[in-house]
Amino acid sequence: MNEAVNLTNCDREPIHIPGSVQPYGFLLTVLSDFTICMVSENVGGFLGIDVADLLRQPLSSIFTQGAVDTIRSRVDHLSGPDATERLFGLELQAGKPPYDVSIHFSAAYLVIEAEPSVNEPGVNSGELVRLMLERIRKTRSMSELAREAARQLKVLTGFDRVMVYQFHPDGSGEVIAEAAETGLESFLGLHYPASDIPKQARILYQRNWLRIIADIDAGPAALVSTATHNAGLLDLSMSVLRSVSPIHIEYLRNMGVAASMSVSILRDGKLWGLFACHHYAPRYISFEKRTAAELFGQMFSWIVEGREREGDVAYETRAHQVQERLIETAASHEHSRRAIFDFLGDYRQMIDCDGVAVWSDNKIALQGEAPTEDEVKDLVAFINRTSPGRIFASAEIAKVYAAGQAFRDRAAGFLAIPISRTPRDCLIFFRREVTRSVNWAGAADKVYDEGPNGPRLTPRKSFELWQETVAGQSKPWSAADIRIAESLRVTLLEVILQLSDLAARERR
Ligand code: BLA
Repeated sequence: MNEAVNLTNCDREPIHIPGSVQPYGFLLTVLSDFTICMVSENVGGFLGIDVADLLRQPLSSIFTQGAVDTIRSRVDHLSGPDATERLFGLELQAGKPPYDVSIHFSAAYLVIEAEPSVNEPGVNSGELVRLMLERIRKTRSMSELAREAARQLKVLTGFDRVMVYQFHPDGSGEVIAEAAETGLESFLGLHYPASDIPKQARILYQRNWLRIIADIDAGPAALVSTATHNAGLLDLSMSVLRSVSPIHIEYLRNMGVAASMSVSILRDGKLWGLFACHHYAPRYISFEKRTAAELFGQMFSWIVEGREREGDVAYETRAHQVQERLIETAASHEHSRRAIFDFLGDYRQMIDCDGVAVWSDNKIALQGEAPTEDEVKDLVAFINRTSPGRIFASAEIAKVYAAGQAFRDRAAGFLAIPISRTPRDCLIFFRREVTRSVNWAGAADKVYDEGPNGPRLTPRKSFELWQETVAGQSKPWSAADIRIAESLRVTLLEVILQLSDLAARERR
């Protein structure tokens, strides 16, 4: 069947068609006439009926008429891509305990997944989520928001560790918040390479907001079908019970994690991050609670979207205010020739950076973490040669400018703004190498177990790989950074005109 999965072909592992489900529930599919054509082999343990006695049977011979009618009535709602419907507390067999059921279409098959309902007296999901949202609404900063959200989700789910894992544009990710039981090694602030959550998994998580791996040691239940269908090809992208990639299971096992859950965080329909939850013993939580966690994830996503937008606006507004101040100050500046240098501190407030340099009239000024004067001089000459009169930004200096190799740890990223009409003077913002601000926080001697794929599948190795991948790179320059740079360029041209007017008057 599928080629063997290993560390070299992760991106190609067809995780959406595993041909099996996790055994905390069962799956069956019916055709348009509601006859059963596939079932998970663990069905007997739930319904007390053998697989062979289920295939080709009408659903109504297995489930109560009421249950079949309810399911049928919901099928009409399944319009649009990726639609799913959930039914809680459905009595599938007369007089037997109820089930929580999820239904969706996969190609022509209606997929019905069921797990025993959990009676949780006093638990009202709506009220739980409402209170959780109250708490996070009160936070002020992004980091406080993420921390409080992790804390809230930990209370709801009872997982030992809940992290907010945010993706970067290159697909790598960073643990930006964590709520964990005391005594656990902290992963806060750590980065991991894109390959830890391969592309196809990220696409899946964009479509399907939540998955739980209730017990990494629970062997999956294979799907069985009649001869005319192929359960090995049933697309389980939207399934609740989809069994999990063995590579990921190994990763979790190596970390000592026995159960895992993640809830997607989306911005503008794209995966922004995940709530990643770990437990050190098997942990199942009810479909009802998972639905609450999912709703919380969706609301959190909207809050993040709003806050990030506000953040971008505030960032650009602040930059504009500083620019206006520059123009005013320049107009009344007494020492016109030096003015452009006197504003160094102001430039730094405008664009998120670690250092800044100005080159004007063959003079140079530096502030913060930047290359040396000689290094900047050579860089300016290079910029004027290659990209005269235009904004030039790179988050990996050595890639565009070989001599940058010598100082890439201090200034791996630069953003240069020409500030005179002739290609000569310029203002350069620098950002340090991103790995320099991140270190492994965990105990150096913490030993992780290894599985068949060796040490790569441990957080420490993962972190080291991330460090290798981003060596020589700074945090990327965002669209907002470039917009501010464009407008600063116009302002500075104006300021320089004013200053030369002033200088001309001073000379007269
Ligand atoms: C899935 N990998 C995942 C998931 C997470 C991570 C959160 C989502 C599934 C879940 O809820 O558990 C990664 N988990 C992390 C990271 C941290 C964490 C980075 O807690 C950091 C603290 N994984 C690898 C490598 C491969 C790989 C090297 O590390 C492949 C070569 C594969 N990861 C992999 C696959 C999935 C996955 C295939 C999808 C699992 C599935 O949904 O079936």
